[in-house]
Amino acid sequence: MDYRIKSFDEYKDTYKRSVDDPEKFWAEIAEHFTWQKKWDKTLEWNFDEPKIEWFKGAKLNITENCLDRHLAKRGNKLALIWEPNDPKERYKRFTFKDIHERVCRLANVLKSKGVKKGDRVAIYMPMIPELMFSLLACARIGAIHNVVFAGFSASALADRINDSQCKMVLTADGLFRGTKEIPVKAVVNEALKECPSVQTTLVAKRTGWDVKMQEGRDFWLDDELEKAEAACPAEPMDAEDPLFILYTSGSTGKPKGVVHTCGGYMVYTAYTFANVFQPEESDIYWCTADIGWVTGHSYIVYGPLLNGTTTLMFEGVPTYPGPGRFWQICDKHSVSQFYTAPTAIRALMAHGEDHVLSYGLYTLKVLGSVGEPINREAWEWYQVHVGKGRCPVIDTWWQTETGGIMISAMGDFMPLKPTFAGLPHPGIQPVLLSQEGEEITEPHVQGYLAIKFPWPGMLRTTWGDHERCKNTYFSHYKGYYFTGDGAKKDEDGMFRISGRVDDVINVSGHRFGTAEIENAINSLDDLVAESAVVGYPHEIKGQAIYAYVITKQSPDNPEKLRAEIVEAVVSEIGRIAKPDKIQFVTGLPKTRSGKIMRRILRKIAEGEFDKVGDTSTLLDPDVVDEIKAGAL
Ligand code: 6R9
Repeated sequence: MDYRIKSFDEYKDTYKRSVDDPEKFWAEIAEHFTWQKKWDKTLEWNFDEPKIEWFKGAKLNITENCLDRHLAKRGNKLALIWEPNDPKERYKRFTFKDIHERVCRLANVLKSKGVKKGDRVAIYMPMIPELMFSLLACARIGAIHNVVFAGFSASALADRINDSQCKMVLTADGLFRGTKEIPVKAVVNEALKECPSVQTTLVAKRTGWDVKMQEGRDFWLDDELEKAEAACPAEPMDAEDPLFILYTSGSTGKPKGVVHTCGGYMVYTAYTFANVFQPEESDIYWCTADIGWVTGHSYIVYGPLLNGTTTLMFEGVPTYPGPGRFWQICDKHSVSQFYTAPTAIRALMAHGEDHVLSYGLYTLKVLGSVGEPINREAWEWYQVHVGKGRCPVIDTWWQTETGGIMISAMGDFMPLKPTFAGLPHPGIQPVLLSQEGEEITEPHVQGYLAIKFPWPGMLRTTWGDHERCKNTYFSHYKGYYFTGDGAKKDEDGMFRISGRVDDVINVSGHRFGTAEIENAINSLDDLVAESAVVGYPHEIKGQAIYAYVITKQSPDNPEKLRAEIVEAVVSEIGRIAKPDKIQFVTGLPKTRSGKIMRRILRKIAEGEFDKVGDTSTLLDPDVVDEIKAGAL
């Protein structure tokens, strides 16, 4: 099944064809998959409702494409290599046949506990093989998986379970991440106090800790697997049936459940994976993301397995037990394609190149980057020290909502330019819009990045609230999908993504809405009157979180209060959303209509006091001087 593009000329031809006749193009790509029934119509769409249907009328099961169809030729090929947190512990390997059997068994366990097609199942697990099997087992029987990153707090987990009314939670006793040990099951127990829809939990053993199990609700996964049958037919799914929900932050309110569907997501993740990483049959591919994020869904689990590629999954962190761990793993498992985030590169850079120079890294062919813009220094360090000047560094721009990579180079034959993600993938029609919604055609002009034609991997709705999907993505500019990112193009049409233009902060590649963090801070309603959160540049994390807080009374112990605020955010969202700086203020810069001017707060957080701009429209311009004087 070779649908890979092999040269820059072929890319240009393919791109042109894909835009001239998108339906014909995607129908040809879709022919490379196993369908239980072919589609009646390739595409039906409008961006007003919005309504997007790809491969309408088709029946398929994505797990047949990930597993069953490889069994004849690749049954004994490695599908998964699992590398544990502690390098002294033995790694694990699974063939396609192994995974097929484990997924079928687990699927039977889900069924035996009453999970049916269309039911939602939450997955809150460490990066252990069972996590991958859990996604696939849900897909096998048509249950909709809702993976929640195991670093989120009990309260964030409960919100995500309740919003989609999950019937079951798949989890583990605990987790190891670097030097940290986290009592995962205890977090689930806490969350489930508020989650009446959950009837069952299945608990994988990772740490062997003694955990509290609730009689009749909680079951050890291993015990259940032993009782289950090894064969499970793949549920026939409509191409447009939901495959999964993944919650992501936007500029307003609570995180929303982005919904992806079976057919389009399959075609899109498989095709983009093959083109970007150009896997050969014997290659070992490694993406360092967590499956709790979309990158892990599309490019640890689905993309590689759909292409029959061996995928490596790592439980730990880049700096444990030392800052050479990534490179040690690359050499140990002969990794060919390596996909990571700029924040990890920058963190390792800070430890010096000695840690990477001691590894040969001879097997590496392609290096990928994802999650945030990659700055020139990090790009060059990655290219020189990791790729040893031999490997292309591919900056991939995409989002939870896009399902797969949208703008990036492919393999080793595309033009590369540091800080530029590059050219759009076949079938992707990005445009830059002015504030007024005019398409910008001349190069080097900053605009709002939007997409003007559907692609198979795009979100279909936000769970339980289609209106929200419409308002967030399809209302800013009529007739376009709006990304929330700003960008510009050079004279060759290569895109340079500058980052979010809305109130979303990207910390180490993780998205948080400012409102979400403010709500967490404001939950201390005895102490806090109001707060405003902005992002500011951070050398390693890309952006860090700066909170301006108005307290109800002048704090006599500011450090204690800061600790309480941090604790509130950790408990509402999770450790990953911890504010880096908290400044106590007596007022916020507001317009006469009461809107906080975050632009001013951002400039102060960046230390650019002389660039706060015009403050004359503020209700109380003096507050700006006060905030500047107290800036951290
Ligand atoms: C895949 C993923 C999406 C947001 C996106 C943008 C930023 C991701 C980027 C990038 C510049 C890149 N982003 N990749 N910005 N260059 N290569 O990260 O999804 O977690 O939904 O984040 O991340 O701002 O809008 P998600």
